[in-house]
Amino acid sequence: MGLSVVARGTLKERIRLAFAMVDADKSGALSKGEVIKMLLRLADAGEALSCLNTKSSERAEQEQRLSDITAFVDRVFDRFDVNKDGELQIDEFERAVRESEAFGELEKKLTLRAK
Ligand SMILES: [Ca+2]
Ligand SMILES: [Ca+2]
Repeated sequence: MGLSVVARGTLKERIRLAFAMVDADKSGALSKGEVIKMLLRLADAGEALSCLNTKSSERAEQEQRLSDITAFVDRVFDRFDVNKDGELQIDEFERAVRESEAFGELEKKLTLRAK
């Protein structure tokens, strides 16, 4: 019992931390734009390490990535924006992190970077 409470508390803390980092305007909810911007920033950081020799197709790749990310965010909001106000509140975000693998990855990356 004690251990599981600690583990749950830790995940909740990490989710809150990730939420606060994505919520750039501190409105207490995540807009699609905020989520897309954060995913793009993470994708850029990954790119800098892994693909140093992709100059010619860079532009096409960036556009492809933006449309991939936008489609992903649309799907996430369709599924997890329960009250349909167009933004993710903390409880909706928490569910998204727990139930969506890709969002779990995002939360992991954000909290790793926060250290
Ligand atoms: Ca916001
Ligand atoms: Ca909502």
